[in-house]
Amino acid sequence: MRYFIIGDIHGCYNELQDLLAKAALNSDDQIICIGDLVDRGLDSASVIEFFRDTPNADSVMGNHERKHIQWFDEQAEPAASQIITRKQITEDIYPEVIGYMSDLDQYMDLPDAILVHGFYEPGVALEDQREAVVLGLNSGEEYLRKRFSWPWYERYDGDKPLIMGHRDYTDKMQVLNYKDRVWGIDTRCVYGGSLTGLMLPGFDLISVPSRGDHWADLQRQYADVIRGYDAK
Ligand SMILES: [Mn+2]
Repeated sequence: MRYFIIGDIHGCYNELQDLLAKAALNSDDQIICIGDLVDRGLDSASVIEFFRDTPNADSVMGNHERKHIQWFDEQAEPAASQIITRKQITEDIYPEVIGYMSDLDQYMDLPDAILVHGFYEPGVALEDQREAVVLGLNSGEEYLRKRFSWPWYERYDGDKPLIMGHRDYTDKMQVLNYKDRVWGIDTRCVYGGSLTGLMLPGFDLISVPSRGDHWADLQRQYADVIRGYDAK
């Protein structure tokens, strides 16, 4: 079976369609997003709808899904990107989208790779990883920075290659390939970079260019809404 792992989509529905067309998938290929389906992009609602309604598509949970769940549960205040996404999704279906997000796995253990959105603590078994670490929460990053030299992934010791999103470790909107052991596939589509997929089991990269700096455009479009909130 083939698995097509897609980097941080952040509401970039058009580029998602571009990437799927370029990948020319078969009906039995599995499509998995590395997390951060939503926020900062033009059409988070359609991205969620695609992953929710496509039988062979799934996602792990990212820190942005977590932010929505916590806001909905009144455990955290939203940032501007969640406020905009909630308006895009509309109040009618927001609760059901929260339900979908809440059911996402925090990591996946595939035959040929381990998937997490954020980080992985060296020396700790997959099933014992801290939630804040694998989801890429700020608290998880602080925890790792206190214990390990940076970049942490040079110490990665899992038994399969690790695929992650959340950060552009190259600072060039490029894929990170660390010794064929750790793959970082967040190539910053929502900021004008590209959307990247990794086809398993061959670890073949496929990417499409972003159609623009969508977050900059969206912040202008919703300037009245986000006034008074920070722009995270
Ligand atoms: Mn993230």
